[in-house]
Amino acid sequence: MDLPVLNNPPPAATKGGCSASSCGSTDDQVNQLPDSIREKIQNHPCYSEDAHHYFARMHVAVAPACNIQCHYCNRKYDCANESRPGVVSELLTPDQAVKKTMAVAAKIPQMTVLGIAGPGDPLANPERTFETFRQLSKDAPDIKLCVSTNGLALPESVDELAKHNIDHVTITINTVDAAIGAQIYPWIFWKNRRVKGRKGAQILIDQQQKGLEMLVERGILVKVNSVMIPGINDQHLAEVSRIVKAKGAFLHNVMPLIAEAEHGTFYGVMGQRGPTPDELMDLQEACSGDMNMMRHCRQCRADAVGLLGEDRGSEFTLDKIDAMEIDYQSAMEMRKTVQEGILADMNEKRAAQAEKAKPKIPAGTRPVLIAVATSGQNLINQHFGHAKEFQIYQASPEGVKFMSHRKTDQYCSGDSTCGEAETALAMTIRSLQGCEAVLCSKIGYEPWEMLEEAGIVPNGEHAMERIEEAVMAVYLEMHQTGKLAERPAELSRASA
Ligand code: CLF
Ligand code: SF4
Repeated sequence: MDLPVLNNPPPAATKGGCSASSCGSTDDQVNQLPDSIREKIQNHPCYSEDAHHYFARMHVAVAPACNIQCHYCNRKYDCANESRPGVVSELLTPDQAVKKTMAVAAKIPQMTVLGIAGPGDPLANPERTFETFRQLSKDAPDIKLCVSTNGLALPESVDELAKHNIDHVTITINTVDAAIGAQIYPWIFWKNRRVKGRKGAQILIDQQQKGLEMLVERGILVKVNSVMIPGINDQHLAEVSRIVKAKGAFLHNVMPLIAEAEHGTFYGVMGQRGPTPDELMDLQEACSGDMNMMRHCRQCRADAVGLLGEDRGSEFTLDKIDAMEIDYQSAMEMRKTVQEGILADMNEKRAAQAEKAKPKIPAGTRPVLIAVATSGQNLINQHFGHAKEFQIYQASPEGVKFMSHRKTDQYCSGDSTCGEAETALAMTIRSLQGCEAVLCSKIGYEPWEMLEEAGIVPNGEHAMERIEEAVMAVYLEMHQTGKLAERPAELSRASA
């Protein structure tokens, strides 16, 4: 089955109504999308860029062992295939994981997805992983179950995954070439022995491709994660993207390698660098010709809880859960009401936006990158100084497209010394390089001046407006005031 792909799938009620400003697919593709697929992704924050503004996910760290070695991984930490390196999660038993999931489901009604993504490989720990899924599919059938794997044990696990109604599987595929694979994976553990070099890499690649085909055959949605490693697989990932798309993968998520010496990984110690934001964006663009791309991944922890980019895990430690008094029956009813309300709201906003955000700018006008400070709900609702990250959108005559997010240090802590604050503010502004405007709910005088000096227009006039509409309004204003006639030399990246 070769599924049509899209960035911002519309909920069922708006079939075909996805606005040009936020949907990466043509109307034809949207119309071709079966209702069953749309239903699977409309409230999954990773599979739908739109949904990630509203719906939350959580991970439970039940899977300690791994069956391969990646050069970007240190086993003291969570699996780096879906997690930031250097992060350690508390290991849970399946019973503890179920208890935690039920508590989070009751307290965060917009939590729709339970994922297992570590701290090792979930399918290298089949008993623990499938026991957790088995209990949850029985106790909380409204929660979507999701798993992320390196793929080595995938073919033998596909039937079991299907049995537990798991609709979403992520496979980390960094290469389809064993020579490149040998530079990423020093060994795999296969049939009770360690297999090194190209031979091991070839087995892993074969298993990943076979697993992908088997999942697609069963109608399970597959997301492919790839870690971009400059000088190793960066020139090769567009080919990977083309191949996995041809086999029916639904989404491709190219993530940056994070390699720091203090993480103790092979790459970190050897000084292997990660990609710059521009390199990552260029590769995502190159891949997007062949395939729909996920650009909003936050490289979550193996015990993450909340909206993507948010971590509420500390509210749900086992001792805190024990102290909670929860009426599960009314909590489950509340979940239904809240989630239906969010979907209805998304539909309404999308329909309104389709009209308002229609580009009125001549074809051929240069595109612009615009940064946005948001704390969720798809609104411009965050103070510039409180933003820990900015979302980067590209505005062009074709519409508004989400491109990436850029993390920054929070400088407005309220008690920082002046010198430290200045340094952090300068870092924040550096993180916005290539952007021509930044939209936020409020901004102080000092950052305002510094942004202007850096050639970035600060804008607090669109507070509480929907992001795509506000970005398009600013772009339109830039067009009307002649600012798009020439591109400042230092902003050549904006046309990427
Ligand atoms: Fe978790 Fe992964 Fe499922 Fe999402 S995360 S198992 S698909 S529910 Fe999402 Fe987090 Fe990126 Fe993963 S933002 S690291 S892609
Ligand atoms: Fe580490 Fe994950 Fe690779 Fe295993 S699959 S070595 S846990 S990054």
